[in-house]
Amino acid sequence: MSSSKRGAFIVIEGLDRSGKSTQVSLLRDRLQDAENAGPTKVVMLHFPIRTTAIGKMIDAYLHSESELDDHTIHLLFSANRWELASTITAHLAQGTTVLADRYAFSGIAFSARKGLPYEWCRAPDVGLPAPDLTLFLNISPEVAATRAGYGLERYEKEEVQKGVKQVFDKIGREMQEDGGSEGKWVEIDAGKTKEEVAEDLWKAVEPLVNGVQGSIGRLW
Ligand code: T5A
Ligand code: NA
Repeated sequence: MSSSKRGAFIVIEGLDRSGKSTQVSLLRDRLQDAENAGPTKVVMLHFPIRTTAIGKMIDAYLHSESELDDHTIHLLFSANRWELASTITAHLAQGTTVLADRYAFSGIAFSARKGLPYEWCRAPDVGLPAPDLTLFLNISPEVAATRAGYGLERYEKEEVQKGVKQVFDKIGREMQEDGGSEGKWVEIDAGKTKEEVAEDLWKAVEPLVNGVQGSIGRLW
């Protein structure tokens, strides 16, 4: 990697059970093996990061072991990203590719679905490192519901996922229209086989394998 380049920040978003974690792992392996470029340094982050003090509160909430006001849990999810913001920036500056499983877009989608104002939902994430590329795994809530493990957590209900998808679609439209500081938004059909989805993701990611030019953007 030439010294003028930094690592790429790539986010995978999607509904619950759309295959995000599966694909982030496959992508990590493929980036590490990328033949022409030589091995790429990669770190994976799965938001929410459940091991921090804030992450433990989020985990209890998601398992319905605690109740929190909608505003409070929204701010905790955002704070959980801020806990990692300087780590993300440092990795990128060192030329490491950062792969995140969910990010601020999930934060907005799940909270706006509950009726919190869209602009209010965006506000606490203003200033976070912006991804260079967000890959949205698009799947119908009906198909997602047939996948293993569905229904174990708070939001894994079909009517919730439908509302969440509507907000994701709005975010995607806005990002495709403005193409600004928050990077590119690319939709991937996640209803295909794991191998097919991995292939489609790779096509979008490959141009970023050797790093990207320019400074790290900020949301929004
Ligand atoms: N949340 C999160 C907020 O409300 N605000 C926020 O700010 C953030 C960051 C937990 C919850 O938190 C909410 C959103 C969530 O409700 P999470 O830890 O990411 O977020 O949990 P989930 O989204 O529920 O993650 P899952 O692990 O359930 O789903 P994934 O990662 O999308 O799916 P994955 O890869 O684990 O696959 C699920 C199953 O499907 C199979 C897999 O083998 C697995 O069994 N599978 C496929 N089957 C058929 N075809 C394919 N192409 C498949 N790909 C995977
Ligand atoms: Na996951």
